[in-house]
This record gives sequence, C-alpha cells and structure tokens, in this order.
Amino acid sequence: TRAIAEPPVKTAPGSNGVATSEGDSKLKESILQNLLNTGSSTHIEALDAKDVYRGVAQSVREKLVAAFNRTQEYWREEDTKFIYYLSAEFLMGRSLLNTVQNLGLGGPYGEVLKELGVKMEALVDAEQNAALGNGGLGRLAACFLDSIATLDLPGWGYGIRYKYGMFKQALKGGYQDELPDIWLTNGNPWEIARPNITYRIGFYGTVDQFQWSPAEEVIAKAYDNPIPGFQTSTVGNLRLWEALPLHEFDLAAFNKGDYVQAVEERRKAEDISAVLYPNDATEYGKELRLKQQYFFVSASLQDVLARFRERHGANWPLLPEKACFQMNDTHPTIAVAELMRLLIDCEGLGWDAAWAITQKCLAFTNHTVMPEALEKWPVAVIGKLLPRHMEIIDKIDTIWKDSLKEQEKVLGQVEAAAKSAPPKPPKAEIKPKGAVESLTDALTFKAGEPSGGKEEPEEGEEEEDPVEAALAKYSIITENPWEKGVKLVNMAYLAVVGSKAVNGVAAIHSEIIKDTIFKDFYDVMPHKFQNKTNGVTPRRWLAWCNPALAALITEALGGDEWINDATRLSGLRKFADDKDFQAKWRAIKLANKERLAAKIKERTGVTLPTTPLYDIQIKRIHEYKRQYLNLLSVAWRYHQIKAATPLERSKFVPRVVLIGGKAASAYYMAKKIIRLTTAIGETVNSDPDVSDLLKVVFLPDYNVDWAEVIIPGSELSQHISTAGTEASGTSNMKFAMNGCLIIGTMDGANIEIAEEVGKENLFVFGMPAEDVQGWRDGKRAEWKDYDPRFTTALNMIKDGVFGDKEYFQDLADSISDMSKGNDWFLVAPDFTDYLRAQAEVDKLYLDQDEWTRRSILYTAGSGFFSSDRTIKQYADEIWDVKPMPVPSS
Ligand code: B1N
Repeated sequence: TRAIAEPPVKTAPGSNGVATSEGDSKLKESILQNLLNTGSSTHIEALDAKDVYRGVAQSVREKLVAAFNRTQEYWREEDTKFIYYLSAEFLMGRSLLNTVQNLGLGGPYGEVLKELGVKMEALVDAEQNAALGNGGLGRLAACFLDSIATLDLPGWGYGIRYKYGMFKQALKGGYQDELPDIWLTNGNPWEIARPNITYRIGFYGTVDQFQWSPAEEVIAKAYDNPIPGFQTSTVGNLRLWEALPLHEFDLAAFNKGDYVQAVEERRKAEDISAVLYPNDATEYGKELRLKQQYFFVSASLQDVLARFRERHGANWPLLPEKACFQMNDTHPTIAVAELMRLLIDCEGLGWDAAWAITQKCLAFTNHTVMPEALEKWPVAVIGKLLPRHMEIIDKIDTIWKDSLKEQEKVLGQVEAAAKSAPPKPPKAEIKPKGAVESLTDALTFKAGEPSGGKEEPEEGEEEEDPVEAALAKYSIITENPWEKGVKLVNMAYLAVVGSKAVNGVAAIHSEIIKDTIFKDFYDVMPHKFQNKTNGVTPRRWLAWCNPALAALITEALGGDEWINDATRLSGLRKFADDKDFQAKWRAIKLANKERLAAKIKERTGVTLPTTPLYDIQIKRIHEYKRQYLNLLSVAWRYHQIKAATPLERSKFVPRVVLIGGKAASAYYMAKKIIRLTTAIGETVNSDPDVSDLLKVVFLPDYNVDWAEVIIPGSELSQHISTAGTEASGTSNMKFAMNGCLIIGTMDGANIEIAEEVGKENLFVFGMPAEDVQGWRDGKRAEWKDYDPRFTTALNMIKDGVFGDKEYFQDLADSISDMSKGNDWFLVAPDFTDYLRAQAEVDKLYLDQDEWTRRSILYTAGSGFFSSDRTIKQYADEIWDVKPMPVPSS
C-alpha cells in the first residue's frame, strides 16, 4: 500500500527548504488545530475520512503556502524571466500525497498520523481528483508544472477553473454512462482565491476605427494553486480563472419584478468556466468553447501585462526578455491576436512593433495530426464573437503572405504562376472512402472526405489571381473544403506564423508535422521547427505511486538521487541478471498486482486471480488507438481455448486483460468499443471452459488516481495505434518506468522507448508509418489477404457470441472489407503480426527470469522520459528561462 508511514525516500535534513526540523509534537498540534478550524473535532476515531482529510490537508497547506509566498516574492523581487504555460487543460489528479512527499514531509506526517491512528491511504482516497483535463495533453501540462517547480524555473501555468471537470464514467448494463464531475463540493484546500485579481473580458459587439466596443463583458477572477517542487523550497503556481458576471444582479430587471431575468447574466457568465469539453482529439466547434479559450487567454495575458507595466511602464520591447508563453496545442492560440490587440489598442504600439514582440513571446506545441482535432474556426464565428480579433487575424494573414513574396523560394513559385496562366485544376472527384492523394491527405483528412482538390470555378465566377493562387497554401484563412464559400481560420497556421518556435511531442511526430500538416510552413521557415519529446514526472509516476519499487531502487543505487536525476536509473542495468535482485523485483510486482486486484474488486466487484499475466490497455477510447485490435485478439484467444482439449488447455498462459478509458460523449464507435469490451467480459468470465485462463474486465472511470494503482501492478501494456497517428503517448513512459513490458507499434514515443530500452525487449509489431499511406490509398483496394483468425474473431462478434448482435453490426462493418474503404486504421492488415507478437508475450512469460530481467531494463532505460529532461530542453532551446532557486537564508 502507499501508506506514507514508510516513506520510500528519506529527505536529508536541510535539503528541502520546506521540510522543517520542527518536532512531531508541533506537527500533531497543527493537525489537531486544523481539525478544529475545519469544523471537526479532535476525536479522530469518531470522524470520517473526509473530515480528517480536510484537517490534515489544511495543515499541509499552511506549509505549502508559506513556501509559495517566499518563492513568488523572491521571483518578483528578482524580476526574472517567466515561462507561462497556457493550457485549456491541467489534469492534476490528487494533491495530498504529492504535496506531502514533494515537500519532504512524508516521514514526519507518516509518524504523526500513525500516532493518531489514521491510515494515510484512507485520507488519500478521501480527496477528489482534480480532473481538469481529458487525457495525455492535460496530464502532460501537470507533469510539466511539477518539473518546472522542481527545476526552480520561474514559471506559472494558466488555465480555466472548471466547475465540472472530466465527466465520471459509470457502466449501465455494460454501456458508458456519463455523470457530472462535481469536484468542488467539499471545498478545495489546494487553492487560494484571489478576489482582488480580476480582469474584464469582452465578447461580441462592434469595431469602429479599430476600437472594439464589446456587447457583453464578464469578469475573470484568479485562483492560485501552489505547485511544490521536490527537494527544493521552490513552489510554483497554477493560476486558474473563474468567470463571473460583471454586474452581480440586474437591479432594473429585478425592480420590474423579473427575478429570473435578474440572475440571467450571472448564469450566462458562469457558463464560461462551467465545464470542460470532454473531447480528446475529437470534434470541437462550439462557440462556447471559443469563448472559454478567449476568456482564459485574455485574462492571462492581461495579468502578465499588468505586472509588466507595474515594473517597466511602457517599455514593451523588453517584454520578450521577461515573458515567454507556451501555447499547449491550438486551444490557446487566439493569444496571437489578443497579444496584438492588447499591445496596439490598449498600449498604443504600432503594428510592426507589436508584431515583433508577439513573435518573440509566443511558442506553440502541436499534439496531434488527427484532422478532427485541428481547430479551424469559421471566420463568421470569430467575427461575431471577437470582431476586432478577426480584423487582426485578417491583417496578419495579408502581411504574412506579402512577406512571402520576398522569399526567394516562394518568389519562384509566384513568378512561375504569374507567367503561365495556371493549369485548370482537375474537378474534385468524390473518391471512394479513404482514397487520398498524399501522406498529407492521409494524415489530415478523414476517410470519405474530399482531399483538398479545388473545384473548377463555375461559369461566370471570377478567375483567381495567379499570384494569390500560388500563395493560397500559406493562408491562415482558408475555404472550408466541404462547404463552398465558408471561410475558416486555421488556428494552427495562425500559431505557426505568430510563434518563435513550433514543436511536436516525439521525434517521429515532429518529423511528420514537417512533412504533412505544416509542410508548406516548414519549407519557408525551417528554423522554427523543433522536437521536444514528452516526459512524465518520476515523482508522481514512480517514487510516490510505487513506494516499494522506489525503495528497492534507492537501495540498489545507494541513494535517492534518481528521483531528481532519472538518468541514474540506468544504474539498474547491472542488476538485471542478478537473481536475488530479480526475486525482490518480482515480489514487489506481485504485491502491486495484489493491490490492483483489491482495487478492482472494490470498484467493479470482480475477483481476479493474481498469478496470470496482467495485460493492460488504458487510454481514451479512440479508433486510432485500436482497442478493437486488442479485443479481436482476445476473441481469438477465447475461441482457441474453447476449441482446445483439456490437455491443450493446460498449455495456455493465463491472462487477465484489463481495458479502461472514456469515450467522448458523442463518439458513437468508441462507445460501442466499450460495450464490446464489457460484452466479451460477460461471456468469457462466466464460461467454465475458460476458468482462470482468461479474464476480461473493463475498468470504469479510468482517471489519474486509478492510473497510480494500475501502472505499478501491470506486467504488459498495450500501445498499439496505427503507425503515424499517436503523436507521442505518455502512459507508455509511465509503464516503462514501472517495469512494465510494452507491446506496441513503431509509433509516437514507443520508438524512442525502444531505443532506450532495446528494441529486442519490446514486443514490436505492425506496419511502419511510411507504409500507412500506401495502404490507405492503394493497397486496400486489392487486398484480400484476411487472416482466417481475424475473420473467425470478427465473425464471433457478428454472430452474437458476445450477445448484442445488432448493436455490434456497424462496428464490425467498420473494419470489414477494406476495398470498400473501411478499416481506416488498418486493424486487419496489422492483425497477423499482432498475434505473432502476442504469442511471443505468452512464450516469454513462461520464463519468469527473462521476463523480470527485461522488466528491470525498462525501468533502467526510462530515465530519458522524465519530464525534467523535457523541461530542461524547453527552457534552454525555446524559453530561455534560467533556474532561480530561493536562497536559503
Ligand atoms: O497529447 C499527448 C500525446 O502524448 C498524445 O499522443 C496525443 O494524442 C495527445 C483536443 C487533444 N493530442 N491532441 C489532444 C486533447 C483535447 C482536445 O480537446 C486535442 N490530445 C493529444 C501529449 O502530448
């Protein structure tokens, strides 16, 4: 268990400015006093876990806030350069254990709680998850904050204080049911409300002579969430904004007797920070979402500019030396236009001066090539909600394209275009599903959608200027390929043009974006493009979530320095073949499996054996992540076991297959995948022929705190996206850190994990990214080579072996008969090699020594995937921000 009574590491006294030498008695006093302050009593035995949690959390908060104040005051005095991480999502998870441990207070709190007869684990479970994010992108932002603070880098996160975070997933008859995430009801001891820090945010209205008069205004109010670093007294900050009405109460309406109208404004304003959009890399496009984006971006920029002005007056050219804004995907990219507006309209700068500053202050990270997630807002929507910004974007686009005419490379194209009247583009044909022209199209357009071919202008329509036509591919404002005449703002293009640096999140992904979605931009400004391979914090994702393994690692390495310098994990390599060490390693894995099995029992009622191989796939449910591939192989395994004789059965390697993840609420196929998982589970788990050889369980409501139990207890994890579709993945890194073997495709960060751990130690399968395009636009048409095992497994679903035959029909159809353009994510052609890799898994599991040796090598090779490494690279290569630790007085 993760009782902090036995801290995995000892913090050397004085190595952390927060861990004080104050005795147990003082700490005990503080807890008891805070129990009284939070309205409980000091008769702990009579309190429930939630009450005790609140008292203990308050006592921790006192120490946290004291260090937070010292850090922030010092940084303010030093007037140092800051990194501001702008993100619509921060998936923080729980804070109590992380805060206690990061502050180096695990030992003292453990002692006192023991004395008080309280189990730390019970307190941990009493805390609500802060789930202000969807998945990888939001959790990455949280890991980054941990590393920024740990590395003493002056930096803040900026986002939205959603009242409702990621929905809670329940199962209703095996189907996903979505429930609101009411996470603030018991209060939030980890935030500091800042009623004095407020900004006005405008919407709608008109522009006259560049002056915007918003028709609607709301207030953004700040809440600070201190972020403790580890083994440092630095405590960083996550500032989240809440939306409130400008006028509390419409007295005029009230006096007219319309009470409901009187509170209408309040309701409308509060809507803006009410709920996180639960779409991970899937469709967007709601005006409220754009409102949210502008709301938090404007508040954050106003906040930074206000502090700058206080210090430096109107010396705006100095701003890039004091602030860098990292835009986490396209969600905050309206920042390009907002920074321009604030500098020009509010601070009185000229266009060129403002543009030079903007381009030096902003940087952009792309996280996906999935076309549905690449935000393109209709000009009409931006024009209505943010009319002044639309003007600015229009002008940025014009000036940008004009500037290109001077670039030699572009000049050539433009001249050529001007000389010869352009050849008439072919009429756009509606191609069969999935047929695309190029890799760009393959990765950026969905099956069945037109692949970008321009339609021939109709009779009487204006012929386009050839120069303009040559420049069209660089346009930030483009025509909607599916709706003639509808203009869209490509937010990623706006970000690329407005930023000093653009990066992808894993080596392969950073290459793909240069070849596909940003190819034309890369051609004319290659210097902007970089890679920053993602990382995860080894504090939360190894040291705190897997205390027993952490203790063994510390013992083996002769110290806990690896927690802040994960590259030292490589020191474990020399223990990989050590049988004693292997036995200890294995014993810890087994204990973690038992802890996981107990959690599963608690949350699902299912009792699982702990001797089988624990095989896990946890991530958002998405067709590109191919949970379907996993399920088909499970169906095939089930079929084989059923068909086997008793003697043959004894040769099967027992497996527990666990799948967890949420489906976006409107994602039809993803919801069917969930139901297919539960349906297979119902059939398999109750079949006496199978008994303990195979168990299939869907883990409902997968979230950060679940992950902290699942990952340490897993032996095999699946990262099996179609090559070229998963930008990076970050759970693969967490699994590797915890010594879990990987079955995966050569996609995202799997490739770099294979490099670090040794490719031969992963179960690698599937076609490489380079082949995907060929499959999608050509090979699929003739391919008839269906693996009979694939057909058998698919037919089991179609024939109703798992029930719900009609319900699964279109799911089955979606991967049947590729020649008709189905199976966009190439499940069928990868199936054979996947089964080959799975057979290797079974075989290796029989050799526990070899399995354990590899497991050790995963942890040993995972150092590169610490977010400390990632953040150092951002700080050096993009942000130019230097560590600024608070001097010990
Ligand atoms: O970002 C992660 C990566 O590790 C994953 O591979 C990637 O899929 C994920 C729209 C997204 N990309 N795009 C999103 C999230 C919410 C939303 O509304 C898109 N998430 C990712 C971290 O780099």
